[in-house]
Amino acid sequence: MYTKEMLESIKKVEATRAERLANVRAGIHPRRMTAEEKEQVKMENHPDYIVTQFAELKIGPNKGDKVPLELAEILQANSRVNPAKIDLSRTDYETDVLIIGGGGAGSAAAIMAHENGADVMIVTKLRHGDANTMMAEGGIQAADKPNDSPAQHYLDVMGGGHFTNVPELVYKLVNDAPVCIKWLNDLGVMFDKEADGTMVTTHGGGTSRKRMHACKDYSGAEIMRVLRDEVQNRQIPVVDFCAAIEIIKDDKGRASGAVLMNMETKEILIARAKTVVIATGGAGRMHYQGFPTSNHYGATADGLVLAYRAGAPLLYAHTLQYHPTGVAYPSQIFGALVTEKVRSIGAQLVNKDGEPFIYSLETRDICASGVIRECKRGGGVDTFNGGQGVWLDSPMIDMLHGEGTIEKRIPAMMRMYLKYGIDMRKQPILIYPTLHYQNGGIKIGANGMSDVENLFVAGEAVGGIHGENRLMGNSLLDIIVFGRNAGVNAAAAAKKIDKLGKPTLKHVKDFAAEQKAAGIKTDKCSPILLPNYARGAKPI
Ligand code: MEZ
Repeated sequence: MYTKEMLESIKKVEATRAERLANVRAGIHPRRMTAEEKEQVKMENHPDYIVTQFAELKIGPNKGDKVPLELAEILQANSRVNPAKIDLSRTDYETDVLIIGGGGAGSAAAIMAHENGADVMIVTKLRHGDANTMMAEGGIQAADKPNDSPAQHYLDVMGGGHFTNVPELVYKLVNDAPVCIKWLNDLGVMFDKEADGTMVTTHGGGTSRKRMHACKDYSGAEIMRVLRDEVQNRQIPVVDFCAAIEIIKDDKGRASGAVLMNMETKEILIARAKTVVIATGGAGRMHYQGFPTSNHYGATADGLVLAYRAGAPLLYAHTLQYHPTGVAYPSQIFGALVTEKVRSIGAQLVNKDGEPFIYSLETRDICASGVIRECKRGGGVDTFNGGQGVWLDSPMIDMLHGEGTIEKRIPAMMRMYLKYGIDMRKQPILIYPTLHYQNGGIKIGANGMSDVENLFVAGEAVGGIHGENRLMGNSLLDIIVFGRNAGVNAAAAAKKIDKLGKPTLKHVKDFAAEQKAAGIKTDKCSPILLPNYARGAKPI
């Protein structure tokens, strides 16, 4: 249900719609920005450029680098354990490959480690599948059509990341993509297909070819469903509600297990392993700069904390992705994702007067900056909380592609709004950027290993693949490509180890000493594991 003021503004959107539709039908879109204009809108509006929101790290492998204030606080916080009090002689779990995280990347890694003959187990702080993968909507990219190629995909990824991406990781991402789509399809993912079995593909922001494969607008949930089934079919052990709170190393400095905490009883457990894969996902629940988020409840940057304390450097931890279209209204779903697919299939961004102010499929950093600028300029519509939003003119979709398109292509989106009395087939929807993705993360090589021997990383916890800005659909892709890759290589590395070395938490002790020497005084413990929304409540 919209307010009176919103309904007045909708009338203006409707008044400009016929002309905008005619333009789109004639192939005329709002002008794309020049490189200089993009740089300017980003520098002046993107949250990554607000210098007061960043702090310099005083300790650890990235000492001297600037990261968001909230991340600096947890990277330099205290361990949840006193290493002197942890009994490393006990072994609660023993395996070849320990996977930390039960989302898409962790599950893909587990399947491939198992396929390659390793004993493998997953530990996850919530339940298997409670992860950002599940929340992904719009699709997964792969250059598998005759008019496309991995080389073309490579150029798009590099361009989207403003050429800051790590080339060898992008090379792997795009070259493995077609095989990964086939793998998922063969496992049973129900991709959208034409009657003859051809995959339906669409554009996303910054793509030069239609290569977005989707399962309506619940692509991630469908992929997670199938990966979880496959983990279960293979009888890979999964320990739910069990968080990793420190990496254990051996006397040679190699990762060789993790200190775990039972989330319900708080009991400390020890898992020993020949190799470890961090697949803990993103950080939206850190609510950087007070932004709402599209992320799963468990996205609290845990992997970055574990790896950092173990001595693994991060890459691009200063860059976050604010998805241009988060829900600005109604309040009950504030910050939830409005998939980019809504724009891919024809909805335009317009201001309170119904004027288009940006090409709707600019890359995400540019598009989000454009929305923020438009609101600052006075083109936004007031929302419930003193905030603002601009319109995403969703009725254009059915008008361009025929009645029933919204229901068929983005049914989850349609149902989400219907619950609050808004029919996006008939009325536009109000959006504003929402914290969606951590572009940066733990630095890895092409084999998926961090700078700590035998500590592998996959999924959103990795930094460098997408440079300083990721394109739509390359996250579901990277969790599969680099999840599988980490699984294969972690299994191979595990085979080279006959016997586990002597376990140690000396790195945790050393980190605490570094913290003290740098004069850092904090009562904060990390990883924080869960956000705490209760007023005055203590962290778990
Ligand atoms: O890759 C993503 O982040 C994605 C597909 C999101 C979306 O808009 O649906």
